[in-house]
Amino acid sequence: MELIIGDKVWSSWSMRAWLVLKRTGAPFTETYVKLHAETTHDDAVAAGSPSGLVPVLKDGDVTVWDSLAICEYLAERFPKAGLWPADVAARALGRAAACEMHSGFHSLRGELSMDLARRETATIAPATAEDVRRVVALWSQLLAHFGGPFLLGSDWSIADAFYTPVATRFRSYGVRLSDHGDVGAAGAYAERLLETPEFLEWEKDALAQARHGGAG
Ligand SMILES: N[C@@H](CCC(=O)N[C@@H](CS)C(=O)NCC(=O)O)C(=O)O
Repeated sequence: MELIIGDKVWSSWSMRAWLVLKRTGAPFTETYVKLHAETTHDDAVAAGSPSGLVPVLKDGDVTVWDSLAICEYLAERFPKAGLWPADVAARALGRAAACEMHSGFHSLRGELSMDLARRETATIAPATAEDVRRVVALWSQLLAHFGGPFLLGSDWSIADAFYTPVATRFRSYGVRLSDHGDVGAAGAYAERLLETPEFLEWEKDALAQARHGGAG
């Protein structure tokens, strides 16, 4: 399999697909498209992206674009990897959480764009603070419902992949979750996401790539 991705330091959608693909244990190659360049769209198309965006997964004759579609494809292709829980209700809640991230939180995504090399204390707009409060509420509710340590219980899932870049944004911009309704569980969960071996591997690659001038 081949995963086409953007600069690891910036590309949050790529990270989600990559974390999930790593969890399958299947071998794959990575193809990089340099983001924030005049040629990004054309480079992505040339690499095989129908939409001109990354990530894209190629698996033989199958090309899947869009992070969520890739994750769902991998969950079906590798059922033993346990990327979604076996329980139908838990799976539905996990999908709702992943979809809310995929289609929402526009202010948070716009104002606090992912940059793994960044550390600052940002003042955030009211709409972004509203998004942060919603993330804290969503995390807290699922952690309490399933008992943690991950959103759907004991096993890491696609829902956790979808929120890992969010945890990096909170760290990069110094967002204190206790200022946004957290009584401890959400902050601890954010730290947990940033301690998984898969995330640490991505982060190491990202910082090395950034030091060498980015992907491409
Ligand atoms: N909905 C898409 C969004 C993909 C997306 O926006 N990817 C960004 C990188 S993180 C991209 O390709 N940007 C290139 C551009 O906008 O030219 C997904 O979930 O995969």
